[in-house]
Amino acid sequence: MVQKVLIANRGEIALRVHRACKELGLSTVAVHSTADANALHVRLADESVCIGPPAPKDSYLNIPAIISAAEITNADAIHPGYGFLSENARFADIVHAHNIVFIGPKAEHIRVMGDKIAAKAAMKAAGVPLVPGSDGPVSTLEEAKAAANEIGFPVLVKAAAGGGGRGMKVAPTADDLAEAWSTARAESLAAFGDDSVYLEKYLTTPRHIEIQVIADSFGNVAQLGERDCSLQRRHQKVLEEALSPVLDNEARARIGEIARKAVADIGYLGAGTIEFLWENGEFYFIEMNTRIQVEHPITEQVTRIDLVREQINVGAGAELSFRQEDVTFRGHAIECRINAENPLDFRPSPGEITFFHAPGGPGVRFDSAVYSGYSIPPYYDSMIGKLIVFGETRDHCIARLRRALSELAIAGVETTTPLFVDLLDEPDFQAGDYHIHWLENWLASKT
Ligand code: MV4
Repeated sequence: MVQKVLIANRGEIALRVHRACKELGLSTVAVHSTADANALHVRLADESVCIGPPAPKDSYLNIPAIISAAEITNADAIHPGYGFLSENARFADIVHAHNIVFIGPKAEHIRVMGDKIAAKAAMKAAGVPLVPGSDGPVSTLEEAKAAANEIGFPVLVKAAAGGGGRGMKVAPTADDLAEAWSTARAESLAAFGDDSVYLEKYLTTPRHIEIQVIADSFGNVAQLGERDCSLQRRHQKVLEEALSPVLDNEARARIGEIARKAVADIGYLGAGTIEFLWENGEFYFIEMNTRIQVEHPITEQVTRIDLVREQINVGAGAELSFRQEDVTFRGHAIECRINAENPLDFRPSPGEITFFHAPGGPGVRFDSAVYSGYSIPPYYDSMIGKLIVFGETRDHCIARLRRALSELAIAGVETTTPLFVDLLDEPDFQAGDYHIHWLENWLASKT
């Protein structure tokens, strides 16, 4: 029985997990760096432990310090949030070895999905459509040439240990392959200590569409529809929508069932996301994320299911509280990531928030851990909060979002709010007509 949950994270997700725990009658332990002593999750948690200095490697990534904090507070579960240790299979193993519940997938699934080649093999075996590619590592330039000629140019060289766009190189033609192959390998070795790479057909203007899944330990698996996360800048998501404006119910049901069956096939546990590229009406698996994601609230808004509550329950050994046939979609939800950054050049703008007012009213949710007088530390990501808006239709949602953005007041630091005000007026955005490169093209055209 889980009674006390240690939250191994910071910021809005630490608060989000704390809230779900309290609603489940669980007590909470916050761990924090010296830079986060005044954080909201620390003040609200039942107990707190300082685990080290500001640098993440010394605190939020410091496994011995976090395990010690769990031991001295008698926490019987650890929720890793997103980022930090959330997709670290060794951490999940160590947590288990201390007889503490890891609120997340089994270590074996974190490990498999962390290796993008192994992930593709597992998904292929489970009947998921893949981007055409080498279906394994290419260890020599000769192998790369043979695979590329089979696939057809343009091809993309990707790091097996990658994700987030690092160690990824496009070869538009055969003449570009040798250089793309060697730079991808070198980058991958430098970034991940692993030079395994594989090849894929390069899709030029796809959308990024991801399916939310959740599974319990009794064989119940549900898919909660998709999120369209195509609006990104430098591999950072900027605005996400649920459901996608481009899928019809037939395509939605088809890819949802493929995702659900795959998750059931591999015996997955907990919350996860299966990422696809979508082009010309076809889905191509690229990666699976084995964590709760930043953008999970838009799925919560359209399904009315509390994903973090379910995630904690299934992690603690309980059954999902609902079945696939109970899942229905209502309306439309959009999330805007409000960052402490200059809205033109995206330079971080840490410092004191001298005044803060969150928008409210019907259909508006602001997931954040800031308050008036809070200082955003310079050591972590620059997200201030997530504005999540629900509407009965996409147009209604956009109108509400415009209204909510006008209510949001943050003084003392620069924020990305003005960017969203402009974006909502773009005809392509209003039409839902965009792909993974649209936002960067639009930003470049504005300056
Ligand atoms: C691709 C692709 C085009 N073709 N794979 C970028 C990060 C990693 N998660 C996968 N990524 C991509 N993989 C093939 N075969 C284009 C990208 C990509 C991208 C994907 C999703 C959202 C934004 C993106 C921005 C640039 C490139």
